[in-house]
Amino acid sequence: PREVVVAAAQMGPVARDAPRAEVVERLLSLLRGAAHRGAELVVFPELALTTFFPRYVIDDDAELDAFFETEMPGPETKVLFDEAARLGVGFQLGYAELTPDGHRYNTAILVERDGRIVSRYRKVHVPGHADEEPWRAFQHLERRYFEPGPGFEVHEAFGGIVGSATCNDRRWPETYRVLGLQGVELVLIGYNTPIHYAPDPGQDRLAGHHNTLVMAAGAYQNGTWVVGVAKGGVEEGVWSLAESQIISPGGEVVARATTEDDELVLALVDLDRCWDYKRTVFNFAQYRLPDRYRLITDL
Ligand code: ING
Repeated sequence: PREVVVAAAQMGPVARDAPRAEVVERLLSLLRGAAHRGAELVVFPELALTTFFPRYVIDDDAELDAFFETEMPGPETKVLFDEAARLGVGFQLGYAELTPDGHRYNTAILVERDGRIVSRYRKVHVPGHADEEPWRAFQHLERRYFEPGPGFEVHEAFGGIVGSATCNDRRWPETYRVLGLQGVELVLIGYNTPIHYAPDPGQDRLAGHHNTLVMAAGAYQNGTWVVGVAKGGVEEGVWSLAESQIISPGGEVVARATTEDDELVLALVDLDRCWDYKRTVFNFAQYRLPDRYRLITDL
């Protein structure tokens, strides 16, 4: 069987003024701990290097740029790439990307066990708002700081077909289906999810339910493994969902975090299990009728 040991490397809060070196030290500790336990792939959260800064209105360009990376690996992150290659472990790292031509993305880089950069995914579904909304207890200004990426790709890595998504992407069935139509077997998703959803606080109590619901559905309906990795806990006063988890193609949660801190969640991922579903219930070629679904892409 095509088995790969995967570690969801959940993080607890990152302070607004946390130096990169301090955060990288936490990532190194998680990476080493995962390697020690046999992990071949370590998945870090969305925006893993910094606090979730879209909760703030940042008008000073220099202050904003300080949350972004202009190179990946860069001077402060190269140590992570070097250590992973030394340990023979691959990883996904979420970070804020500022491109040389001035574009800003909420990005996740995927690196293979030999250090090869497999892909650079840019978050498609950018939630929240672009202008300050003073009525909110805290802001969610991702639409102020990030542009949407071009789409969802799969890549051969870790013995299978791997795809990435980020946070809000996991709530949209299109994310999984676009990857599923490309044969994805393992979807890697980092997230920062405030429990309090200001536009409709009635949803707060369902934060954990919705988290598992959407990833389990996406996994089952596309015959793929899904790894969801949180930066959670109370970060600068905002309580964010932890509950990192690894979900099978059958939609079962096979492993999950039980703290809101830095925590490794490991599972033995058998990629062949995907085909139990891709060849049967969700045999797209046999059963799917795209000409009946035109509304999905036309509207
Ligand atoms: N965070 C949240 C997420 O989609 C959110 C935003 C929370 C949207 C709850 C809707 C409901 O998990 C990010 N970073 O997308």
